[in-house]
Amino acid sequence: MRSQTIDIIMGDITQLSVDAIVNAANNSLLGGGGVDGAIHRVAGPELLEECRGLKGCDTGQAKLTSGYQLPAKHVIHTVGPIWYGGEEGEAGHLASCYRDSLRLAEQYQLKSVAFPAISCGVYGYPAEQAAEIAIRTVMEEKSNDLSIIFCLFSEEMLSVYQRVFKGLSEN
Ligand code: AR6
Repeated sequence: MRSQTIDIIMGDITQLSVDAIVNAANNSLLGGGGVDGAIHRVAGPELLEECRGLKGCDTGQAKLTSGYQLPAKHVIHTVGPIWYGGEEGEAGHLASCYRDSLRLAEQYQLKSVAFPAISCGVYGYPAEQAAEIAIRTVMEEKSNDLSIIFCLFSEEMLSVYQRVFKGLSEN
């Protein structure tokens, strides 16, 4: 059994050939903008078809589908919290997105999973705080034999993740 690895990269998550990419979706699971829109565009209409059958998803939970035309084999759809200032359980919900996605990765025996910065776009979660929850949560889960990739979409977000990762690794 190999221990988990964590890589932090900049790129378009829809282009990654991994076992699963994680989608920052909404409660309907019927598509939207941001990374959700990009994933549906590349995956094609069959993804929306399968999502319709899932009957939505609660905030902090995750559901798995096939990847269709994506290079990734699967998509794990999770619903991050909308940022309301931090007093509405946002941190707990965000951590739960990462934990539930990793639970599915284990259940389906996936070897590689790529996460975007869940809730950091339209949902307004402060980047530094979200990165800390993302990295801390996957470190705590200690998933065996899993390659975890944080795929960030801007230089700015990349450097936030790199800084937070360095801080957490030193402790
Ligand atoms: N690859 C990697 N990261 C990306 C990509 C991409 N192709 N495109 C955007 N990002 P967001 P949220 C980054 O808004 O905040 C949707 O409408 C983006 O720069 O996609 O969780 C859903 O349907 C940001 O850092 O997701 C929901 O309604 C991060 O992905 C709502 O948005 C997340 O931004 C979810 O909002």
